[in-house]
Amino acid sequence: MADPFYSKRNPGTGGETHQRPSGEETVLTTQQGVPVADDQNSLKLGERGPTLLEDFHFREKIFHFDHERIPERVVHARGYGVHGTFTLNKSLAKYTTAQVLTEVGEATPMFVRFSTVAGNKGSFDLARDVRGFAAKFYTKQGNWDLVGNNIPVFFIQDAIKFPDLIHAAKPAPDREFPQAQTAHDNFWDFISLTPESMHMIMWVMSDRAIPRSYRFMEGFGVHSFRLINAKGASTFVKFHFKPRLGLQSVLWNEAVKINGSDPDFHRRDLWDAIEMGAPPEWDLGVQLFDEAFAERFEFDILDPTKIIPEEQVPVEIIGSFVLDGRVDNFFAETEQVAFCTQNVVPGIGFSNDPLLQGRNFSYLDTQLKRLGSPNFTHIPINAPRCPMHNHQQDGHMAMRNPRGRVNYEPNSWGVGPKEDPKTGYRHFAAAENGPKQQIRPESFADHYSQARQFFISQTPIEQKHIGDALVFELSKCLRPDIRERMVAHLANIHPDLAQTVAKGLGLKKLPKAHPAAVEPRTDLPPSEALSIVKRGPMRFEGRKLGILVTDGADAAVVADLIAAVGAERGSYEIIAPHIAGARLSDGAMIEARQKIDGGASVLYDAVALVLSEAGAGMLAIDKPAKDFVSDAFAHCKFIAYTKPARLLFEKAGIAADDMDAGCFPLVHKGDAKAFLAACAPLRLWQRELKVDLDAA
Ligand code: HDE
Repeated sequence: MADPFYSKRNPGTGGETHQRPSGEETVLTTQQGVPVADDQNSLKLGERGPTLLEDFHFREKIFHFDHERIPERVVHARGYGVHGTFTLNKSLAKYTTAQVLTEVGEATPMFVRFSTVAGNKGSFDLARDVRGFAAKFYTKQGNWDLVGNNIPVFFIQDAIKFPDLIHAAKPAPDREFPQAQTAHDNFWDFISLTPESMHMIMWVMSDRAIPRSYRFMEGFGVHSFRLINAKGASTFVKFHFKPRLGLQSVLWNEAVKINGSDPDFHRRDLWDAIEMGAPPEWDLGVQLFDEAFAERFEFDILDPTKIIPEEQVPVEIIGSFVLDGRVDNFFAETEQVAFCTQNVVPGIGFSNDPLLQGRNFSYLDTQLKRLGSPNFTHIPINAPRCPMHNHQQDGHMAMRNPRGRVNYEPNSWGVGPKEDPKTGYRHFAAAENGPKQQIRPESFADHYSQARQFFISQTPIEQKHIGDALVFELSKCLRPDIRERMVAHLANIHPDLAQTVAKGLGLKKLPKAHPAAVEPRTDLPPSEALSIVKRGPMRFEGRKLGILVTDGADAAVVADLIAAVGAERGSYEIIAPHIAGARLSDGAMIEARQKIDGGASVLYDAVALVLSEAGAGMLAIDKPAKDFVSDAFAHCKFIAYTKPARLLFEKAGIAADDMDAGCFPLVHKGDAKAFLAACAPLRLWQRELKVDLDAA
């Protein structure tokens, strides 16, 4: 019988909540349950005398506080977790015995933790970084963890290089900076000496590494896994998560400013979406392929620095998940959740990808370090929600030792759990042989061809952003030889990119291409699926409009905008010179969510300036208001405005003849609706390309 506690959808914090409905009195107690009479003053000898050791409540309180911290994750320290539900709508019964992938309509509870990789727990959300996208499925056959990223490839091919990669990316050990960024010598030194990282570098320098929100990100299991069917036959599989809201990222200049305006931008976004009843959804897709495909594919399916283009093996959508349950307690759930790549269920197995094989050791090991006991599986967020019985016992913090006298098998008492050859986990019987050796396979040797394929699959604006990012990052490297070595790698990827970056770094001449282990291919075709812009949403759903208002602003225009954004299933925030809000033209007060200097335009997908004459005059001399407009314009955002706001444009440095199709006058009823419809592509990229052309 399943323990009813664990079968609840949200196991909560694992303890009695001490917050009773308001009005009900709760007496403060010690950990022993002893009621406390005074929680304001420690026990002292006399009125001004020393504190007495005898005060057990004081000592227990301080002692517990002193031990509140556990080691943060060595990577992916900053993260945000949410509950959800996965529902299967297409059975893979032909390929696997995993019920989570065969029982159509079955709802499986999940917990997902999003994260950045390099920054510490208190770093900011908009670092240029890979995002973790780790999912725990509480299936009827045990927990299945798919510990993925928002990028489908990785920096290295062998787990033995992981500590080096992470040491190089994290702050330098002597100075402990820079924090949460790769724009420094150590990182680019390691990368430029590690050609296998070049494909990943293209992704990390693309806008994928500065997502607008977790809600607009893809997720990837990265490695080739195996599905195993009832006959023991195996099919390879790569897992994909595709966001229903489409893909979207921010600009680098925007990311830098978001980190200052709201370092918690991504976690707040997810929390707000769930709280307002618009939880994000993803489709779960699979790329299925057999040994024959693996044999004829240009690259090795065990090499985690390679993708299988969707044009070659289409992604089949088999189900979807919604993330609609925020945690009750961050520490109990998000911090204590322990993902392990080794957590698979019958019907799902591993490939020989050397990165995956190494991960299968690392994750279990790291949880012991972090959570302090092999009993971390007893913590509600980690416990399976299906029946669970074995003879494992004791250890620190054991919460559920088996009952009775029998704790071994076989036994002649006729009790206790036993193995089951029919339903139990069976490893795929792969036939392996060969000498023991430390070797990198020849089939892993092509480091540039897919990097080039990624680059040529991008739209011009995305290619520009990759060039800009490389110039930015390498300009932070103090050693010129590291900069040049990187450009020599880029010469193997694409001549235009190498030229752009060389020019951006002010190199006198283009370095010779770095010697390549195998000749890079130039015949791989572009793949549509690799561009964010081509997979953009073309609608405002899930996006946020910032409406800047002043006293006397046209109430009808504000009402139209609010109605239009609601109709598009977007959200909005009112920004005003004062947090108390503004008195609109109809005499009614509208509440503000942000005061102008706290509500920078980088926090919104599009903005509207609904100003009165007097209001525009006042904001025209206000720096945050001018930044609001000039940033929105520079970040290619769509900007709606009422006539008096023209003054603010002008004072923000945007002359009348610079106003383009993305600047949208609100004159007639219905204009707000048309504005929201025009916002569908979210950014007017021509604006940025034009600025660059003018500057050249
Ligand atoms: Fe991880 N990784 N990783 N990683 N990883 C960890 O486990 C590791 C890799 C990923 O939200 C650690 O619990 C090695 C690839 C995510 O709790 C640690 C290697 C991918 C998370 C670890 C890799 C990932 C982690 C640190 C090279 C994408 C956060 C804390 C072989 C497919 C999970 C922890 C969460 C976390 C090791 C490479 C994704 C130390 C050795 C490739 C999403 O075990």
